[in-house]
Amino acid sequence: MKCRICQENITPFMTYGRMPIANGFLLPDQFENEYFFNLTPAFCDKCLTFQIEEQPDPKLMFHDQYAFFSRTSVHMQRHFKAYADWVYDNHLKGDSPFVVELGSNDGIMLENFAKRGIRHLGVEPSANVAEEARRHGVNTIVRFFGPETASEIVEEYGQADALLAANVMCHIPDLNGIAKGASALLKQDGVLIFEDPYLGSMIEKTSYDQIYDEHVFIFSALSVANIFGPHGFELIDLLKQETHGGSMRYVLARKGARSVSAAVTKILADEKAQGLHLSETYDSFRERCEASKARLVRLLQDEKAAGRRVVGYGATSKSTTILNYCGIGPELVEFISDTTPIKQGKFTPGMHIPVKPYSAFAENYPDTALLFAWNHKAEIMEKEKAFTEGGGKWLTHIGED
Ligand code: DWN
Repeated sequence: MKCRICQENITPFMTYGRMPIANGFLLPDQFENEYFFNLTPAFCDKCLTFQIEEQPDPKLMFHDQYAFFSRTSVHMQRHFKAYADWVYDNHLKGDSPFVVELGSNDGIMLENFAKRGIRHLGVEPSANVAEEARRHGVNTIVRFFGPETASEIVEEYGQADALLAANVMCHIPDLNGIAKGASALLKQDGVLIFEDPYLGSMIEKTSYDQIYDEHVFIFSALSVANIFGPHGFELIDLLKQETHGGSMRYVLARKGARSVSAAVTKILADEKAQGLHLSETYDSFRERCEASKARLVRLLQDEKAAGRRVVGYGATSKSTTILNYCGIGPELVEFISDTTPIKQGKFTPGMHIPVKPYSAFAENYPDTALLFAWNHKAEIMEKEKAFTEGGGKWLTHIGED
């Protein structure tokens, strides 16, 4: 395959096998026609970008039945308020600033600008979540972002002071198009700020479930510098985040337009010390994924042999990779509890485990909960004290139990 960024020939370093659409929760009459593709990650040793080889058509993933609503987590609501406040305090200057967010989902971040009366626009391809954003007073258009959308926005609203994204950039295969769009949209001293799950954390924790159809890239600062550099941008700041099991906030500006923080030099050096620029790092990651799979299957089989009930907690997109890679179905995990109404009553992609409302967990505790929403662990542990104190056991695939 060719690297999506620099066109170098690259080869996947492993396969997770046949995968369905990660958020494609479905009903039994849809099982027969379920879509599958091969999930194979690759590392480009020229531009240092971690990516998946094949990505399904975006229309199969982002549509008017998109199953993920950012608002389901109280901690994430707090996080996005803090993110918006930080942008406001550090990067919005002058009169009547204008902020654009790409992949604005249900408006969880932009509503914080809306409440301050700041000019803003969300660009969101999934109509159902965009509708929810409008209900929260967030000005939103249903569109994929790119150079064309950027020109339309400039024509209607003028250039922007900040282009923001959260857990979106890593979903977009044509980042060169995004960079061109950002260049057209932003004022001369405008900033491009985004956060995504961080490659350094994924490698450190062997949290391979970050890899699924929607996440076409898992970024490092090294790769972000190489992706946006050729379009005239440079990294001016980097901030590590706790969210989604370890994320990074990348701040970019046109070269020379803003001063560069010391964090940039420090984190780039840390990434080299971790070996994120070396293909051997991904070979040992593959070995750890295989060990993680063997461990999880063995633990679940032991639970079953001991006659203990295991229920999944949080039907995350990430769980689709774990379940399908490890071959875990309803014979090992009775059901998965999830608070998102659109997922409830459906079955998980590929392995077809029933998804039930939270009450199914709370009203009949299992012996063991397999925590698929491990990135929300702090929030969930607080909420589930009764289960834990009553002897309930927690498991995760990343060996944090
Ligand atoms: O990048 C992406 C991230 C930000 O969000 C997307 N591609 C899709 C999505 O990924 P995910 O589905 O892995 O995200 P979460 O936030 O780990 O999903 C949590 C799931 O768990 C939701 O379906 C809601 C559910 N949940 C629950 O049932 N009880 C969550 C919490 C906090 C709870 O207490």
